[in-house]
Amino acid sequence: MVHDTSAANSINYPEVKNKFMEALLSGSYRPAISLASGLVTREQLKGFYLHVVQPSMYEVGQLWESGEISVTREHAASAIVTRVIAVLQANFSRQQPSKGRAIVTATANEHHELGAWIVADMLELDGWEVRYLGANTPFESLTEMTVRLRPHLLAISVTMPHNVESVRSFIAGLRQQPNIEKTTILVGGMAMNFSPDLWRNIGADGYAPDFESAVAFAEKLWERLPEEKRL
Ligand code: B12
Repeated sequence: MVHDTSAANSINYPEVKNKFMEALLSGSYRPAISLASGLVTREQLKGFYLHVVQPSMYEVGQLWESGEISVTREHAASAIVTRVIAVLQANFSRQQPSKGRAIVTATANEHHELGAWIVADMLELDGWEVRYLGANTPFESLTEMTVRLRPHLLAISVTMPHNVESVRSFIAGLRQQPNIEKTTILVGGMAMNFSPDLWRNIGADGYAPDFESAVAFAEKLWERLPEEKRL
């Protein structure tokens, strides 16, 4: 369980991160869930994702790349984080949506979904009505859903650099469709983080390096959206 270390609700993130890493590498999900179960405020949840979950998964990637852990241990760590995210979201109750509609997905052929999932959940906690589609969403059905739902925000996650080109042609194709004038396309994920200007080249409307800035982007978008486009 996460303990507060001061009256100001501050958490010793480096310490929690070490424990979380240990839990991930143990292969058992219970210690990780019990560590996360003490989070009570939205700020703590943000801190946990930003300073514990995300760096832990990056470290798992390094350990796997350098051959220090096997593929199966890396898969087990991802599966544990999947459970943790699901439990955390259920613990934080959602208000009635007060902002617009958002679709959040990992792009086609993209099997990395944890980042997109966190973005989706944090947008939901911020008042967005979110459809989260998970990993590897085919472009055809994403186009169909976007045209049908007319979301104010379409957030696409791209981790693998080889998926960037297809996102560019997807966006170009989507722009030709009817009913998407009010849809803002936000991109993010590791492939975008490598080259923070890439989003412009692929025709997106914005980019955010992590969920916190994604939520801030969405918030600004909603504030600036004229009343007639909020429908
Ligand atoms: C877990 C993992 C997997 C899991 C994913 C499971 C799952 N359910 O998601 C599995 C096993 C499927 C996997 C597969 C592969 N993986 Co992998 N994987 C990882 C690992 C260890 C962690 C990824 C992760 O969860 N990060 C944690 C999240 C929270 O961080 P994030 O994704 O960056 O998200 C944050 C921001 O980027 C941003 N963000 C993310 N999405 C979006 C979207 C929007 C719109 C916005 C605004 C922001 C945003 O906000 C998020 C939260 O703050 C990384 C290591 C790493 N350094 O990332 C390797 C890594 C990404 N994988 C890698 C590789 C090579 C592969 C494989 C090719 C391995 C193989 N030979 O099969 C396959 C490719 C599969 C595919 N086609 O997609 C390499 C990629 C190297 C490269 N750049 O080319 C990495 C970097 C590992 C390494 N060090 O070599 N992988």
